[in-house]
Amino acid sequence: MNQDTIAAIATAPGRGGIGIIRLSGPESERVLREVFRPASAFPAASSWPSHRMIYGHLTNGDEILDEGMAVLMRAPRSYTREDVVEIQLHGSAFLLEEALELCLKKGARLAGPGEFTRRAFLNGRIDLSQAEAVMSLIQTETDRQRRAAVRQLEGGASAFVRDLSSRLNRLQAGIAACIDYPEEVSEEEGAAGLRPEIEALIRDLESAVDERGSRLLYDGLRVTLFGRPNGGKSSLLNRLTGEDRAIVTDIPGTTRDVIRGEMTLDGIRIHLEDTAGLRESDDLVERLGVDRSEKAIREADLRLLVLDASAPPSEEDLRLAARLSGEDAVVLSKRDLPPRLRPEDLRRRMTGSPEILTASVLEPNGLADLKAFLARKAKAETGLAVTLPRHLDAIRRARGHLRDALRTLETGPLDLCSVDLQSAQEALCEITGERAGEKLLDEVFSAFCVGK
Ligand SMILES: Nc1nc2c(ncn2[C@@H]2O[C@H](COP(=O)(O)OP(=O)(O)O)[C@@H](O)[C@H]2O)c(=O)[nH]1
Ligand SMILES: [Mg+2]
Repeated sequence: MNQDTIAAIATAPGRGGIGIIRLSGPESERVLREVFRPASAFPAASSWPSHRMIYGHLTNGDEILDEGMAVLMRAPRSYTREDVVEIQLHGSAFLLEEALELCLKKGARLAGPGEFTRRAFLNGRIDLSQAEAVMSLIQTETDRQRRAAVRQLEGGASAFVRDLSSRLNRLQAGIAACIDYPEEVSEEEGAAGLRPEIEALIRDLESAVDERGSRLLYDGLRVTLFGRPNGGKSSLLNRLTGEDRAIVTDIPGTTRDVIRGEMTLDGIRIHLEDTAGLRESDDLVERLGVDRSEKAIREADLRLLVLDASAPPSEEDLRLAARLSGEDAVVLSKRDLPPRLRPEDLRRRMTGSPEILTASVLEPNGLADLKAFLARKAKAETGLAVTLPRHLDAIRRARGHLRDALRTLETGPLDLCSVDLQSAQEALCEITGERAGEKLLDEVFSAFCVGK
């Protein structure tokens, strides 16, 4: 248990209806008593009730600083398993700084980033993956991120690690038995039994690692709209994001720079990029814009070639279409106008087989097909056990050690295989933070905000 008492402002900086000061540690109650005066005395004057909101005043002894509510949560029934105090005040940044200053004067120390959660971890209330889930929840921006974080907070990753760990333990015990009682189980028999078990472990690790799903979850999907000038790209960006970001005119070459917008589909963030129309130009600014477009097109997860369906396709359009992969799509825009380019005509003249969609920004449901397409592309595996990059890295290393173990089974003595299994075990334990060193903890918690 920590001997000192930490304090921090737990709410976001800035102005809010309410702001919260939080304390944790053995001196929390004393500090509370010195800075907060309950409006009515407790039945037994000496005991401050636990887990009960108390109305009263924040005071520096001479003067009332604010009116608010305070709660004491006695150890171990608290977030950190220490005595925790939360004082709710009015949410002025100035007032909260003053209240915090007062608590520090009474002997509390300013908390570091994530120090409350770090104490919850050190005191065994949560494991490291759950501590990280708290941070993920604070940073959550979409429904799907929230679900992944809650799953992790409820122990999803922990259960996964526990299951694999106990299977590894059993294998280790089997090896030890072979080595200690060679007359009962020969090394060959032992090795033959191990192989399928290790292969099953590798399979389970692989199915837990969904790189694409994880990247979609945290980074979202990057989609670039490209094509000749005047195809309707900027209009699509504006309609999809619901904002008037890009300038739309009937003058070709209006968009010069890459313009970005965001939308959320099925809980996945989609980063849309509208690019300068691709064409030869004498205009320096437009040429630079085209260079940037080329870069955006190369780096995108998904490309949408926007072609004006009210005009026949040019050779240039067909050349651009040839750059699309099976993941990408052609969007035939302005389908509200008399068509001069139909999907089937285009299909006949195209080499690859990207999807062909039609759209209009003037029709009420003109973007439904495009949205359905994007939603399909944004679909990730759900129910992932492991999503955080740090965890994925640990799993990859564990998998590497298990592959080493399979190789060792072919050539070396069983106790060498045991060393590989041990290394796999250690990599997995980094996820839950068992035997985690200060360095790892500093790394994880430095990303937290102060006050959590
Ligand atoms: N009728 C019709 N006109 C459109 C549609 N989308 C864009 N336009 C018009 O086409 C012209 C070029 O649009 P813009 O979005 O600037 O194309 P960009 O150069 O590809 O970005 C503008 O005059 C738009 O109003 C559409 O769905 N239907
Ligand atoms: Mg444009």
